[in-house]
Amino acid sequence: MFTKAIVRAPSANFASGLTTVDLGAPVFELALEQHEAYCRTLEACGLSLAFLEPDERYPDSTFVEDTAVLTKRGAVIARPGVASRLGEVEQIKRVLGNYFDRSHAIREPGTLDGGDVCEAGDHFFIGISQRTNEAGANQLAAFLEEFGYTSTLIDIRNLSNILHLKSGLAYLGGNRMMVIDEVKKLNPLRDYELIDVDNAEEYAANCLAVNDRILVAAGFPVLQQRLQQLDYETIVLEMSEFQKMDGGLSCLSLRF
Ligand code: CIR
Repeated sequence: MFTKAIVRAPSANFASGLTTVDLGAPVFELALEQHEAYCRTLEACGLSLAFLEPDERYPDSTFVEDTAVLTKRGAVIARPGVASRLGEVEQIKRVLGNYFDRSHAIREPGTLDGGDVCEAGDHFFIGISQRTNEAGANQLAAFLEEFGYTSTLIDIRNLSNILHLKSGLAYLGGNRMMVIDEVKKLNPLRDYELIDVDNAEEYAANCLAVNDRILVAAGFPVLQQRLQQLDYETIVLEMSEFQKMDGGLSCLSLRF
């Protein structure tokens, strides 16, 4: 069970962050509203929230998930794989000190974005991506091992569609993973029950299991129905403005 989450509202220059999609510029006020609804939803799921101040030096900093990997047994400060986001970790470091006795940090030459790390109980999948390099992934694997967890590295560099591992994969609990087609073929996932995401709905693969609910992005009816058929209680959230900046539901918080 999660009891807490760290969030950070988008800064006024959110639209000048990084993006690879061609969906137009996000509308700041709408992004704020969607972020607010996201926060209220996490609270409704039983989490108490810690809010970091928006920071215009880092227009991508609302995607707070990329700055750390949080586990029950300790925290690891990430080292984002693009220069424009490196400084985001300073603020997170200070806050994590209030909650975690044990913490490590990814060091140069390692890079690691939290969006590449998928927790599945006591096992973690770590994506090697355009953002997370092998050194960063190996450092994280060693820290996780010290905490008593196992991990598997998954190279996603030649997958065409996803920025981070969790752009195409979500752990639903138990033995279940939600996956896009390209990720489905990856060998390390062979022991899981894989729930398909249709090609037209790939963005929604980044859904978020929070305690006994699953948060899903609005506008993806096939996936939503599939989850309901599996008896999950879903909460649908508007994410249009974050989608424009390559961000999904998991990116907007660090749960622990
Ligand atoms: C970036 O390119 O870094 C941001 N615009 C989006 C980050 C999304 N984060 C995530 O998937 N964990």
